[in-house]
Amino acid sequence: MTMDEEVALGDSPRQSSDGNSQCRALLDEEKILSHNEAWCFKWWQYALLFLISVILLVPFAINLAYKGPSWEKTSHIDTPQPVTASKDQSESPNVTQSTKGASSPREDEYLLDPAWNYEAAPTIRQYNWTLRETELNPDGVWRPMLLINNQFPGPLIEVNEHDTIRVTVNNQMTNSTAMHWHGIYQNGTNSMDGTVGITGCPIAPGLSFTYEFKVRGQSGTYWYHAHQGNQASDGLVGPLIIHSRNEKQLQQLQYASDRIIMLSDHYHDLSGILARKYLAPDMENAEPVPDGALINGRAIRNCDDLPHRKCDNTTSNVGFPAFDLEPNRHHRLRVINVGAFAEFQFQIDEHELAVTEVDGTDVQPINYHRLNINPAQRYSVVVHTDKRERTKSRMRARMITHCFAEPNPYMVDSVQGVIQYSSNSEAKATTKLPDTMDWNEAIGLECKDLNTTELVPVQVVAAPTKVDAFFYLRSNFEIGAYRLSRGKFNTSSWRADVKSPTLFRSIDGLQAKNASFDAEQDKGPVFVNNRAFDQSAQLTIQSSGVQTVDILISNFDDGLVPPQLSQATVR
Ligand SMILES: [Cu+2]
Repeated sequence: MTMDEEVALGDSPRQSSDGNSQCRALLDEEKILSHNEAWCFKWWQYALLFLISVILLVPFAINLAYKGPSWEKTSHIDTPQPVTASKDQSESPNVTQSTKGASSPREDEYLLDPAWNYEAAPTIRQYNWTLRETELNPDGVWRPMLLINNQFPGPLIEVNEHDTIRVTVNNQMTNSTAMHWHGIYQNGTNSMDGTVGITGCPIAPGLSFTYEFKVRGQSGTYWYHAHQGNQASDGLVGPLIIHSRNEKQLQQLQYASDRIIMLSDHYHDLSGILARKYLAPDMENAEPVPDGALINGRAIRNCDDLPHRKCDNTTSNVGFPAFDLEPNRHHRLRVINVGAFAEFQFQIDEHELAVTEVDGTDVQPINYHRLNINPAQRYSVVVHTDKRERTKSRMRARMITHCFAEPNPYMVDSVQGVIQYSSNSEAKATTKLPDTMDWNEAIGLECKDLNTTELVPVQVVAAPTKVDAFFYLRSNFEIGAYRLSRGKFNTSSWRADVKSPTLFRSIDGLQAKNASFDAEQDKGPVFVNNRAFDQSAQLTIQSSGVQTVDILISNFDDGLVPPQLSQATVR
């Protein structure tokens, strides 16, 4: 079972005197609040607010106020809308406008620019996104999807460490939304984290919101995804790459090309429909089983196998994704699992994968034949195109189906692609697979994470030796009233309050000197705040100032629990 645990850390430089009313304003659609109006917080002068909200999000929670959208059919996905200059941009002289996605075909966009300037002075990287509902056939089967600038997966965000990322999100969808920047520390910009009900409000339909944050103290491979309901599984995902000035030194193997490979499980139905079934009575934690899988938003299905679906596998976006790699060189592939549920085993036939980065930490290279990757994880691997007897090899991404609760007769459990030795830099879809050798080892059947204990960071950063607080969390699923199965941490099952996010409520309470938010000295510097928050729905750990916290999670579920510590590094 996938659980999503968010921990919001840090202080906010601009804190609201009335965060709750800000939320209501956004939700009531009274007016389009500018970025500054919506988030103009007063400086909290007493102490750094250090707030930890430990959350349990049921992975297929019902979309907020889900309404049936009216879908607009499109037959193409490769034409992102032109990026328009924003007011913010015209006022700021050192803004770098991203036009790459607008001017390049989609296939090129996930190939990183070899002429990238790692030494560039810190700048603002501006992106303008319009979110729309569209019908699309990533593997041939038409389904309603949510797209950013008419593109799936979403546009690449590529920046240097110390740059400022500024993304204006215009929500032209039926439902509210929010965008979360997975793994970004947000130190000092907590309210830009995009976690609905925790650090902010959703963006109501028809409104825009500008996320702006500086990237400090981290580099490597990250991604973004919608953080409202399960909209990420409907298409709102994309890569976020941060270059360190020392990238060439941190990466121990030098490479000729650098590209992104996004793996995702794929459902032929909207997440809102699946969530309703999943959360119904008597569904004992039987997660929706994917219908297939995609690499960079592509796959190809035999339409004859799916007579009950509207299917066309002849459009240009459908096919086995193919990647051109120059022969006799090393190539970096940044593999990201942007899916909702399935763990993948990833491989390239006859080519070893040297892992050189794990979730933003550069590591000493270790070779693997197959790479296990769970949702939200990122691994960089370097492959050597040194085979003399052939010029094409199969890429395989297999979902580990033993983790699935029930059979799905329409499921194809893997997606395949092609690595072709060629000096072109283009990638395209193909309908033919080369006949190359699979590895001899048995396919992994257990839902087990890659054993990362043998991976050694290039820059070793020791964990803090002194711990300020310790919390034990027991995670499992319990069947309660009305035979509803719900995920829990201890006795708590998270219910996001979209009109009163945890962060806003805490800031308001602290500013008003509300006794419910006072640090309780007898409980130590970090404590469960059970006075201001209802523990059955919002298990919230509060702290004054920056603290080191140990969290021990015992998983009593039969599936994996990849906890997500948002805005924090786990050591
Ligand atoms: Cu995330």
